[in-house]
Amino acid sequence: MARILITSALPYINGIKHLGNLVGSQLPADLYARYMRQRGHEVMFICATDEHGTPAELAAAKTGEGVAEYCARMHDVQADLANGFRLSFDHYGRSSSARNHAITQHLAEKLAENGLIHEVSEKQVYSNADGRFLPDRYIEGTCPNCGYDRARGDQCENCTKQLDPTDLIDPRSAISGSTDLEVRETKHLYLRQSVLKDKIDAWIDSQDGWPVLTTSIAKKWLHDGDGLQDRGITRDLNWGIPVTKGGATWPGMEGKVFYVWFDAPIEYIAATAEWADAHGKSDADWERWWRTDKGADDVRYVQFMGKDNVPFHTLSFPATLMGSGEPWKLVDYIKSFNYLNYDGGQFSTSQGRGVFMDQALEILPADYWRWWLLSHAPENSDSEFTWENFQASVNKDLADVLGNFVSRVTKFCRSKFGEAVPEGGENGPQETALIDELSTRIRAYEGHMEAMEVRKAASELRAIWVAGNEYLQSAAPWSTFKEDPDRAAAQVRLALNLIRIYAVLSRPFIPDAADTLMAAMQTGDDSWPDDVATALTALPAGHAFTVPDVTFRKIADEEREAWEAQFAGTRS
Ligand code: B3M
Ligand code: ZN
Repeated sequence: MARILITSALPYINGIKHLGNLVGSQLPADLYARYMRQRGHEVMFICATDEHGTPAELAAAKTGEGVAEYCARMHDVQADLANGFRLSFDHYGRSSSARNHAITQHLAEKLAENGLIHEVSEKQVYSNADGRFLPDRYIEGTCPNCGYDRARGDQCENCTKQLDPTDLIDPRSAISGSTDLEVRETKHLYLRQSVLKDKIDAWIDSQDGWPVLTTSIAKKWLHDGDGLQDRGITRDLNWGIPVTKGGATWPGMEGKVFYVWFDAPIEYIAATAEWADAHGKSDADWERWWRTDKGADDVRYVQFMGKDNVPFHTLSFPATLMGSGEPWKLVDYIKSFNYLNYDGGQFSTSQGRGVFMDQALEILPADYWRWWLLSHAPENSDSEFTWENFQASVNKDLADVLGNFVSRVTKFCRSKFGEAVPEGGENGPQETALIDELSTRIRAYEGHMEAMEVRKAASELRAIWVAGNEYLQSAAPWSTFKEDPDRAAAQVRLALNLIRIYAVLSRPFIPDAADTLMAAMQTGDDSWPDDVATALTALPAGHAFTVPDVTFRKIADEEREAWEAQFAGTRS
């Protein structure tokens, strides 16, 4: 049994996330967490809302709420949606928590003690119309790297380049749109990442089998141009974590807070402390996940995120932890994702384009979405959501293959043998062949799940469902029953047991359906099919079951067309 720490990138607080956000971090992280728990490992699965910085302030300004009030409300909204999608976080924290304040301030002090923070008097964009500095997202313009005309002051979402507001071409205020901007001097703290460059480079080289998407992005920022640059870690904002030293305001940092990207990853740690607090546990209970001097040396730490978040997780956050000189647990594996596009364009939060988490759940239950999103995860390249593809996958994979198998087997058994696993007969060559095929496929499925090869795992699972269907089709107990009822009984007994196995194997992808199937089979035996032949005897002759309601319904053409039209525009 291993101990596995899993974190998903923290969704920004500034609105409900779209399906592209979901499949880029939280959902695959949940798949992995569920699988690892099912295999008996001790899992700590952490997520939180990312509540600081300009996005939060801008969003609150729009609704007219105070920013703290806005964040508290939106945290609950996002937590409810996470629940709705069955994201099985051990804790869903808040980066504005007291724990994060304390740990962030502590780490900054350690970095300063180690000579890794220096004060820089820098030029910042000041908006005369708005009467304030415009850090990060308060300013927009054209990306100097790729020419994208809506790049933000902190990062270009098109090419992922990290930017400074002064890098933007044709800059304008995101608050007022004003171009009456000037550059003024202000003092900020910088993290001296350049000093840590070789250490980080060597650390990345020492990693085994990281996805190319992860390492290529990291290497680019380490080596392109002048190499890894120092990063400003404070901002001229009110909302955030105050910059302190020895419990008092850091001299010269009055009215400033830490940059959101400095404190957000630290919230992974803080949220684990929040978990301990919420469950009446001690510091030792969370520290054993995060401090290598307190038990975390045998933890495997895996992070999930979209590609735009990779630079912060491969460079800045490790720099923070390494630079502290304290024995913090560093990530062991970073699973990163490309983008999911929406129907010929991008999903976009700012433009309200695509399907958002709340809307998705209003249309169909979580499992439908989980299955489509995971089986089309943008792993090796960007992928695209289309309504047609969604309809086809749901109807084929879930309704025709899995749902149909369950319904045929249970209904046939009820009509010929009654609602209990039938007795008599035994396995023949056809059953042995099926057992062999399933054994091979289940081992392959395990391999893909362990390797976080999400699409491959989904397609293996689908193949496992298909194998059962094909067996049923060719064994044809409805014909066998006429000449040899005992043989039909053996076939049906196997098929009923297969339903339990399907529930167990499919649970990480479609947890609600798994519950439905287990309830219909009237069993709580969720043991993993290590040995398929044995697993096929878990429900013995005489074991009662019920015919479940439709496990998955089909999406009709008219529905698909209606949704296509409903989601064609943008939402405000
Ligand atoms: N909130 C960006 C995003 O939602 C950011 C991730 C933080 S992870 C520490 O894509
Ligand atoms: Zn760009």
